[in-house]
Amino acid sequence: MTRPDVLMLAPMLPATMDKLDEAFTVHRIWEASDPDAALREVAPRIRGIALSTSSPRRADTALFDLLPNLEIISGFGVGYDNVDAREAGERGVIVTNTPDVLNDEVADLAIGLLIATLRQIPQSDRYLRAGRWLEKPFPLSATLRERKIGIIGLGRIGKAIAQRLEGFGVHIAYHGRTRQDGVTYAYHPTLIGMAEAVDVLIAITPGGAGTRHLVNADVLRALGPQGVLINVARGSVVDERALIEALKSGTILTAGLDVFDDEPRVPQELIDMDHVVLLPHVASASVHTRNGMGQLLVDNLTSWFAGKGPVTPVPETPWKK
Ligand code: NAP
Ligand code: 8YV
Repeated sequence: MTRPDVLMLAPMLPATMDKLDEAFTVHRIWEASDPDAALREVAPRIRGIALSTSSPRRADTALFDLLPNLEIISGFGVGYDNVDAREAGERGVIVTNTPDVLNDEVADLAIGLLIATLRQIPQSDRYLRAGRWLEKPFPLSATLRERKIGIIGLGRIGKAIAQRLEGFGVHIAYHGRTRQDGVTYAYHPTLIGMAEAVDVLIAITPGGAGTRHLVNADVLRALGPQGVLINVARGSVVDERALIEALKSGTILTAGLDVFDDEPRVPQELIDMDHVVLLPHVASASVHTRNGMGQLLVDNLTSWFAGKGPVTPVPETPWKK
């Protein structure tokens, strides 16, 4: 039996690439001296894409037009804002992502980032290494005690974050487009209303047009001068310019950011601020969890080409037998 041809636009973990090689004819387009020409050459044979979130190109109309026999896009990551899933659905192309296998890892990191930001853990580490403890103790920090936390997006990961926060004895609220059944946290139908009621916002929604600049200047003003923003969602969810202004002017206290508008480029103004904590999009980045995500990406392709349907299709491209 011929092995289905699968396109890769950027590298993935070696273990994931080995598994793809075992089952498919994999075209590593970035390795070609002229990737565009290489893509045009293999395009008619391509039936699947193994899509890395670090892919230099989006899976959208321009790419779909090149691939007349495309059946499935298997994405690495639960977020799929790098795919035009609606357009894929209209063309009968299935899109899959990697939900759930990363909930705990991302939630752990979100809590770590929250505490690191409030208690200035990276700053105190830098202080000790610079020999400054010999001169005087590190200044006292802000606290998580008596904080009210508002989660923007109480989905799979948002719930895992909330569960962990319960152990910290803080007040938990959430905002989303719909009230969730079976949770006792305070629901806020508007984000501005929640920002007024809490003093920490944790963003964990999808990216894309529907959430673009959800956290804007008005929301940051409502959060207030003791306010803390933690963003583990997507850079696009926050108006980065408004955030920089709010941090500079003291409109909010501080921020912990794992994601940025134009990754891996981070505005110098943020880098120059000592009171913020900045991470290079690492929320799911443990060997354990990234391997789990890679396995699910491979499982989606394997199951599809075995005629058993996708394992985790996204809502825009539901599996109908
Ligand atoms: P999920 O289960 O689909 O949850 C998404 C939540 O966002 C839902 O509760 C949804 O509630 C809410 N939401 C969607 N659109 C919204 C809007 N316009 N306004 C307010 N809330 C909205 O997804 P998940 O698995 O938890 O993942 C969430 C996201 O986290 C991913 O899409 C990705 O962007 C991000 N993520 C980041 C990392 C990282 O490395 N930093 C890792 C994993 C995931 P309603 O439908 O009720 O609005
Ligand atoms: C990505 C993420 O997988 O799952 C997501 O949506 O943002 C991460 O877990 C990461 O960007 C991989 O490079």
